[in-house]
Amino acid sequence: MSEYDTVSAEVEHEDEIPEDHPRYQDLLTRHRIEKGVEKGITHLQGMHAEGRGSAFDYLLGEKTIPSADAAERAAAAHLLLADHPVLSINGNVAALVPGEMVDLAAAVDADLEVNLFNRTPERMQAIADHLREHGATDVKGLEADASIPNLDHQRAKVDEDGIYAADVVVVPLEDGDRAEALEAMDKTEIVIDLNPLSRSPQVAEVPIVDNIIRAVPNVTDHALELADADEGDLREIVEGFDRERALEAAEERIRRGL
Ligand code: PTJ
Repeated sequence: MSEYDTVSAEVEHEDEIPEDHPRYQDLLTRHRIEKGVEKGITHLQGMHAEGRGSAFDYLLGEKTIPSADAAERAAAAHLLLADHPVLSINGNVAALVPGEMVDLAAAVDADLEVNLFNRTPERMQAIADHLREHGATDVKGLEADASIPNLDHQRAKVDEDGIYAADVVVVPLEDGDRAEALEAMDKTEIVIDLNPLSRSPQVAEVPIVDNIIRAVPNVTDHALELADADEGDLREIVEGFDRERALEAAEERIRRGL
């Protein structure tokens, strides 16, 4: 029996997961999702979503590949250029990277908006409270006084002065049709999803194929580094990013390990 066999679901706090465990990131991610379900933040379906992501991350080698880093830099440039950027938060995102999303919002002056597929008043409130516990001051999404056209489910409900008015939206961890509907509203979308074939990255201007627990802090680091860059330099980064190549590179890595 190896020492790692003692790492079980009985872990109460994530600090108990040994950082030198060969599957550390996966154990950490699973632990945060379990806690999210216990707290009423994450929907049970979020565990399935996590399982899907985990399989892709395994094949990616559980690290940020160069094309994902380029996407994360392009995302930072888009967010810094935006007039009104919004970061969309669902139950998995809130469980996995609450403080990291708050930090990114602060770095690029973005709004945070809760947007759920399985929307209930209780979950909306629990997620907003959870974000506030992690430092958020203003959390949007609870008003739901506007609607994304041509979207026939709960994710259509948005705030008029939030996602509805945004020019750049970060859409993480949802394989669905909202990304396409937002694109039809002429918004620039940055999607974070470990599956390059998922619907959302397929339509995103910037598809980030990386685990959200690595991606968000890296976008923030790029944004902090680019904070004093002039508009021309930011536009050059945005224009130099090739979304098709990024998707192909991720798929190659997953299918062939290249
Ligand atoms: O919180 P709600 O009510 O809005 O519900 C959210 C669900 C679970 C319904 C939503 O996330 C969902 O639609 O899940 P899907 O369809 O399984 O899509 C999730 C996508 O995120 C999949 O393509 C996964 O590969 C990907 N994914 C899962 N975990 C991660 C991830 N991508 C990046 N980092 C992860 N940790």
